[in-house]
Amino acid sequence: MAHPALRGVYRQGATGLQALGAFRFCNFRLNRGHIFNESAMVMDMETVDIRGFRIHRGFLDRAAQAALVEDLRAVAAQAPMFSPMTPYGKPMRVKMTSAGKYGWMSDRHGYRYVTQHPYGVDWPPIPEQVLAIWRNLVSNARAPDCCLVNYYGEGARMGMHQDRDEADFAWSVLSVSLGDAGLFRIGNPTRGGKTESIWLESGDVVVMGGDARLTYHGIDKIRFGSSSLLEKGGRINLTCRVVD
Ligand code: MD3
Ligand code: FE
Repeated sequence: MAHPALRGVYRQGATGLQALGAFRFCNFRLNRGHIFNESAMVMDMETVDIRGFRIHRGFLDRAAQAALVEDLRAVAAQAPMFSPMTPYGKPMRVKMTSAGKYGWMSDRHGYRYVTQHPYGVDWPPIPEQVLAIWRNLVSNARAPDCCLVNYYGEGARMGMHQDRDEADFAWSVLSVSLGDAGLFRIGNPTRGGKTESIWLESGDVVVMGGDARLTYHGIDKIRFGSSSLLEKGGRINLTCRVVD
């Protein structure tokens, strides 16, 4: 039997997408109360490690998720969501805005961090609740410079990529999922190779640090309408980063 925290963890191998819990596929062994897999390790009922990504499932309860959505409405009121252009001239399907000292931008000049929203307004401050999660799971020493807010509507996805626009990769990246479930794919330090996928659900928080900081990752699809958190459906993902 797979550990409960491994529900929805998949690995893409030669035979395609298979649940890690399937007996024919797994070599779980018990070790000091932890369940090990080739690459997925369960820390406790709610925390699972995959390829250096620490996934805290259900870290935020429903009330905390709803309060966070309210904070993000205020962020989007000052700095409206927009569809960035890729440097190749195609609009991204994911809509974005940011909070903090920097916001992440993409246009025909490339990807970069900027101090103002494209409309010429400052990015709003990062909501206190988000900073509290950061202090809890990443660091008390400093706050993140950027909280990127991604919105995935029906059919939106994000291709496999690395996050490497930041100055210091020693700082972890924190991700918070809200709303509809998203299928998160985790690859390797270089493009290609075998990948593993996990459904991220509303309230899940992921910390990407150490060797995982430069791992390729993406969102293959969302399960539109799977959560009742956002009235109109869709998925919000927050990523907090130290930029410089
Ligand atoms: C791994 N966002 O904004 S969050 C992104 O769900 C991004 O919106 C996805 O990838 C989303 O760049 C995935 C998980 C994530 C975020 C940052 C990372 C994984 C990461 C940075 C380094 C390595
Ligand atoms: Fe990313």
